[in-house]
Amino acid sequence: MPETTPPYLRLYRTMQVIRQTEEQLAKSHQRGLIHGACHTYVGQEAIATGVCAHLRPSDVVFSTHRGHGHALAKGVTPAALIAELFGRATGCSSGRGGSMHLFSPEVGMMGTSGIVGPCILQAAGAGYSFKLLKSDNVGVAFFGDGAVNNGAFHEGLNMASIWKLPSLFICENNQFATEVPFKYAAGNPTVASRGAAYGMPGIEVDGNDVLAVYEAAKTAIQRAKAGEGPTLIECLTYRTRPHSEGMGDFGYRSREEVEAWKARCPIRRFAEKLVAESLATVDELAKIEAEVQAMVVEAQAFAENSPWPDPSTAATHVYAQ
Ligand SMILES: Cc1ncc(C[n+]2csc(CCOP(=O)(O)OP(=O)(O)O)c2C)c(N)n1
Ligand SMILES: [Mg+2]
Repeated sequence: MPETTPPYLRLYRTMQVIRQTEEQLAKSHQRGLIHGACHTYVGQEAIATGVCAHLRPSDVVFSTHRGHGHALAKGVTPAALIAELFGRATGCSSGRGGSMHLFSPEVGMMGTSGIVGPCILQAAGAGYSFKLLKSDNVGVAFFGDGAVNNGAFHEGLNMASIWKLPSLFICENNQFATEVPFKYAAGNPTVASRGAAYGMPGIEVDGNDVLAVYEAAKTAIQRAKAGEGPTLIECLTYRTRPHSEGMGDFGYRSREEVEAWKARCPIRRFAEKLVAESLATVDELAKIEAEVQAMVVEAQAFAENSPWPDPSTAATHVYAQ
């Protein structure tokens, strides 16, 4: 196969890891095992998967409150993620952070955040560091449509543009900020077109098509590494679970709309394409699904059986040693 062929089975596997881990998390939330909020990424898996497939551990990702998919696609294991949400010492942040504070700098996962917007500035800052260090790494921000009317978006994109920083700005436009429709909240509801305001390419892609995301990210990374500066990519998508586990869902959107988007499931669509175009067999995909299922079962048991953090270490990591 030529080198430019997308890693089809790896993309499929990553999406399965995200989906199956989060379905397990949703069940765990109902059992009261999760401490703190749990915003799932179900329906949006193609975005983290398509972008992170290009990233090495030395490339860095800054994420949001909806960050499980970014962490998993960047290389955090389901076991370390689930244990973190359960508050256990074996979690990726030693059980201190929970869903919105997932840190794993060893794999370039620089953090999820409960504050909407700053990941954009952090990815610009990382790009600036990489430029000063003359490394060929890239800084990536994932953020929702709710972040683009925040001042951080304007400041981060403008600075990245004037200094031609190796940064990628990935907007996951799932059309709502909690319950507020983006069409209502935005004077210009096309995020991609805002790239022009900052002198950078603004690309709109189908965020439920992993190959479209993969190709757009590839071009953006080539551009960043060539010293040509940042790219804004708007991925159109939809979350098919409530904003946060345990919240009601049909006061602001209809069941019909959610069902219509479930039918556009990025994982099922990709599987159908792979089989139809003889890029993979049904058996190969089923084998991956079963392997991932076994891994998630094991991760769940690991997390449930993991110890709580030792109270005597409560102040560890609070001050520099
Ligand atoms: C600066 C800031 N303002 C408000 C909030 C409250 N808040 C939490 S999630 C959310 C919606 C974010 O929507 P979006 O960015 O589209 O992400 P999505 O939840 O759709 O993935 C808001 C307003 C916050 N966390 N941070
Ligand atoms: Mg949104």
